[in-house]
Amino acid sequence: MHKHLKIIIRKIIKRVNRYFAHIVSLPAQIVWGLTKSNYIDKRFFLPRYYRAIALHQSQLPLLEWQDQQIVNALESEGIYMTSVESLNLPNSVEFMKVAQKMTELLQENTKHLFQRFPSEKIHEVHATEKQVIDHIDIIAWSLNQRLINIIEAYLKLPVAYDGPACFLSVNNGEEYGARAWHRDREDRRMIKVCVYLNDVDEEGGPVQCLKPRFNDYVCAAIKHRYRSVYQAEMDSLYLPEFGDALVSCVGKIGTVILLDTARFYHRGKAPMDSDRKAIFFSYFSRSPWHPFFCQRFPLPLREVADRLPELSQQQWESIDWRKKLPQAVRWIPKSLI
Ligand SMILES: O=C(O)CCC(=O)C(=O)O
Ligand SMILES: [Fe+2]
Repeated sequence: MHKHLKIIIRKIIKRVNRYFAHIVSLPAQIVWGLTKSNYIDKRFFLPRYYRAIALHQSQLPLLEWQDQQIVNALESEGIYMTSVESLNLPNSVEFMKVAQKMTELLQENTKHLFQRFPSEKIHEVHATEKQVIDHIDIIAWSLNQRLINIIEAYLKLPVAYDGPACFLSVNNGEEYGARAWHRDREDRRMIKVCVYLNDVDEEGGPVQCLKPRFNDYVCAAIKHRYRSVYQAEMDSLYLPEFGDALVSCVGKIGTVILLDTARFYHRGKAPMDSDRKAIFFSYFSRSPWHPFFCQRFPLPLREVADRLPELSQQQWESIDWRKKLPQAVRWIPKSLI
């Protein structure tokens, strides 16, 4: 009886939370409804976006040859796969050591959650804010100026950094949430840098994205840009003339994937055989298309500042990007749905 009561109470709390999320998200949904209109976008937002790019052009960073290759690949394919080792940013060894500790914590978090809520469907288990801050080297690595420059050259605009999402994807094989094909909503272009924290094979939940030709076709075929597309529907859209449909990022621990998740349909293929542990760092422009969809994992800025006192002004501006948004935009509460 006691157990049943607990389940019922949890269900009620969940439902109340859902209503609350919808109410808080109402202003964002209304503004989004307006910006979604092609008419308004073409006359107002899109010209501003192009103007910002033109204004910033002379200030774009000059890249070394090998970094320019990354930008070229992102431009044409939307994806570039490498590894922490080959990317060779400073402090890569420390980064992987700390990331390894994070992996252990994710496993512990998962164990505790399954013990506490045995009857619940759990798909993803995230690191807590404290765990992320306690492993600040993870953030330090992802703020490296060379990496930011690569992303800036691709976005053609100053970079906003939206923090890491460190999580474990449970191997239940279910096509749920980000395991269905989708495009991210934050901006017109954005980059996610994904680092695998364990070896990932085809059944271990690889990140996947559509190849450009098929992607163009699907973008045109799906009327609502942000509607999720399940595999069965994706299969029905595919024609042999597209050639390879997708890139499946099978790779060892320490694999790094740079991916434009706004332009390209992507997903985390549902893991079947083993849990997948990974970190996803998020980057977009400092005046993103939909600021109210950003900051899904907000950073406690004061603590980041305390723990990373040596950040340059440019790095700090990437973190504290919301400060430069117009006041009216900052008033729109972050969407929770
Ligand atoms: O879990 C995954 O691999 C997908 C994550 C994703 O869609 C995203 O970070 O935008
Ligand atoms: Fe996504």
